[in-house]
Amino acid sequence: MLTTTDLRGSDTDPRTVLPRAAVDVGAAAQRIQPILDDVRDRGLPAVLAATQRFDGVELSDVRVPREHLRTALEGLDPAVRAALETTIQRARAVHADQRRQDVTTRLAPGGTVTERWVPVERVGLYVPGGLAVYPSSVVMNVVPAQEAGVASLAIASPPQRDHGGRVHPAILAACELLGVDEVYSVGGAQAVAMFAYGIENVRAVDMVTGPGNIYVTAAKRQLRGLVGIDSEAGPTEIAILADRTADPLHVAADLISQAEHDPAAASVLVTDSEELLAEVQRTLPKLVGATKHTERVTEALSGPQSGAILVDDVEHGLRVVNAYAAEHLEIQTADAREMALRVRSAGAIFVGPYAPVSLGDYCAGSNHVLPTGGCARHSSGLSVQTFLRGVHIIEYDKPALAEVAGHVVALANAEDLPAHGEAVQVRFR
Ligand code: HSO
Ligand code: ZN
Repeated sequence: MLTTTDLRGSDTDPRTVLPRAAVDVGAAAQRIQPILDDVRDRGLPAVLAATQRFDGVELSDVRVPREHLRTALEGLDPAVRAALETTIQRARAVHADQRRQDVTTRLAPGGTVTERWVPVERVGLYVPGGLAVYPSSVVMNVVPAQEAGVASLAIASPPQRDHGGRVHPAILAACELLGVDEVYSVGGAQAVAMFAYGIENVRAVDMVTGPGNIYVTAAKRQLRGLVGIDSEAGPTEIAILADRTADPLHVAADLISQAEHDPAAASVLVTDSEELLAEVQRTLPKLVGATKHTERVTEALSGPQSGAILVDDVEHGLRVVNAYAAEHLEIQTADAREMALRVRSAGAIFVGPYAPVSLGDYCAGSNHVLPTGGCARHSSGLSVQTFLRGVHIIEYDKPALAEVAGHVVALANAEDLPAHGEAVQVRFR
């Protein structure tokens, strides 16, 4: 089911073997620009017009009344509520520990630099509707913002025709559990524009986060700078580094689990064991046939972005997974923990037989908003840090300034900026 590439005895870059899906955000940006401009110029009427056009829902206001949040939570399946509560509690525990201490460095007896961490003031979070309604993703976006100390948090999600023109009840229920009460039934590029520019009764935000379709992504890209944004989410990915000690059933089930998201999802097995590979290949069709989203999974597993890679040994496998830089990496080898410590590039690393990616998607406490498309080579997943700004506070007294005054003057003159030097010298005359 997985196309196998034999990299034994070769140093081929796995990125050439497993191409990531190319998405043309630039073209989408051109198409949505008029919507952004319209929302900027006309505010609410433009948002309502776009909502009618793209969501087929006629609204007179975009704010979701508080009682809709409460009734959504009341209607939530108790098992799902209990699960979400655990997800929230574990994510809070992990993210609370990410909070940074301000650090003061003393450079001289009277000279210090303090790095102060200041939360972003107001954040707008986009939550997709449509096929992918993920209350767990609401948790993964809201919890780090709250733990960072973001004072004002608003959520936008498209109104759903099948739910009487309301935001999906599972999303509303998650908002209620998280204590977020500012929710708007707006989707697409118009939601991002509403947050970035502000409209009647909706104050502009400082940052927009959250995944969305290509138009949402394009809107975020266009409005970046006016607002901060998180990184762009591409199709989900799982890579598994496994040796002959791995359980083929676990490996097959985990490959399928992420393929379930999207026909463009990537499922990659990297192994030095022909035996394990053969067993996984035998197991996959049975599991795929029995799973609910057979078609989607089949398409994902047989796409060019998915496959199995045979390597010389686990060391070679490590080089391969580092170069690939998967969003999720599972290590199922004899010495999984030691191997995990040596991974340089992955969004999140799942160690050993009892830490499947599904655990991380919901209940591990870790964040599931992670860098895709190889971005793990330079970026991290969503965290408290995403919502903090580091501000340097510089405090020097006269003797401390005197100590470096000559250096400031020398550098200022070297850069032909003598007024810079003068601003120091004037203090000593
Ligand atoms: N695996 C997805 C997150 C998710 N899974 C949400 C289930 N619900 C991207 O990390
Ligand atoms: Zn998932």
